[in-house]
Amino acid sequence: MYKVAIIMGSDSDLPVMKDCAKMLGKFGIEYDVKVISAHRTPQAAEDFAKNARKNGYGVIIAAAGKAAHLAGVIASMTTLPVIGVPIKTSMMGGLDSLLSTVQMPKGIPVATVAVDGADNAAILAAQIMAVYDETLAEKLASHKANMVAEIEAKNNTIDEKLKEMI
Ligand code: RP5
Repeated sequence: MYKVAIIMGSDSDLPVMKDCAKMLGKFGIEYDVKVISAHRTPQAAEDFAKNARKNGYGVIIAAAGKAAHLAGVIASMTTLPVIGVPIKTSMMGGLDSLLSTVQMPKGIPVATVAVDGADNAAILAAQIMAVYDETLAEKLASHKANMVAEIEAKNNTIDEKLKEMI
């Protein structure tokens, strides 16, 4: 199976991105984690992107905050799918990161998840890799089934909870 690369602009993104690693682990997907910055280490970004396919990655997850160009810059130098995770910021709440990740010009797509959407980035990566992997597809189906059960349980207790609140 291909590996997933989780890259982030700074180690300050790790408290959010640890959830991505955790979710990939649940699906049994191998991953590497790296700090690579489009602005602070542009050469490392280029080297990583240009060698990512050769290095056994199937999907790249790129998280960054503020002027968050990491996912787009990486996507410009690889044909692998790139998932962008905009990181919440103190000044603009992540709107800065969201727009600079999602608003890619025609020709260089970045599949952008929600601000701090680390879990969804992992699930989307798993779904991409499950196209040709039946075992992984079954794990994803079971994850969805668990969510159904959780929501049904919440639905069954919602009247009771409301009564306690009013
Ligand atoms: C971005 O700038 C990083 O992805 C991080 O979200 C943000 C702040 O980085 P630090 O100043 O905390 O290293 O490049």
